[in-house]
Amino acid sequence: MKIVINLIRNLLGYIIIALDLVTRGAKKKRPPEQQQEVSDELKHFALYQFAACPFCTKTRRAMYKLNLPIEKRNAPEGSKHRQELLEGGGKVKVPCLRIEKEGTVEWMYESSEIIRYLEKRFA
Ligand SMILES: N[C@@H](CCC(=O)N[C@@H](CS)C(=O)NCC(=O)O)C(=O)O
Repeated sequence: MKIVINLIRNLLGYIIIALDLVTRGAKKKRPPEQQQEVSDELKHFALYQFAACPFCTKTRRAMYKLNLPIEKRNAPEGSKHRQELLEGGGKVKVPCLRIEKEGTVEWMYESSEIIRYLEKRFA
C-alpha cells in the first residue's frame, strides 16, 4: 500500500514539475556584473530538496524567476545530504535552505518563508 501511495505522490510531483516547466516564463535579468555578484553571494547557499516534492518545486520556481543559481542537494533516503540535513537542521523536511554567513549556518525550513526571504533579499 505504501508503494502505491508513494507512486501516486511521485506521479503527481512530476506532473507539477511539468506544469511548472511550461508556465514559469522568463527569469529576472540583471546586468552581468550584478548577476555575478549575486552568483558569488549564492555560493554560500544550498537548497535541500526532493525532486518530486511540490513544495520544493514551488521554491525552485521562485529561484528560477529570481534568477538565483542556488546549489540543489537531493536528500533521498540513505543519502549523505539527508544525513547533513538531519544533523544540521534537526529534521528531515524539505525544502530547507542552508545559508552560511560569517562562520554561522542557518537552516531555513518552510517553502513560503524561504521564498519570502529570497524575494526580500534578491528581488
Ligand atoms: N509546509 C512545508 C511542507 C513541506 C513538506 O511537507 N515536505 C515533505 C515532502 S513534500 C517532507 O519533507 N516530508 C518529510 C519526509 O518525507 O521525510 C513547506 O511548505 O515547506
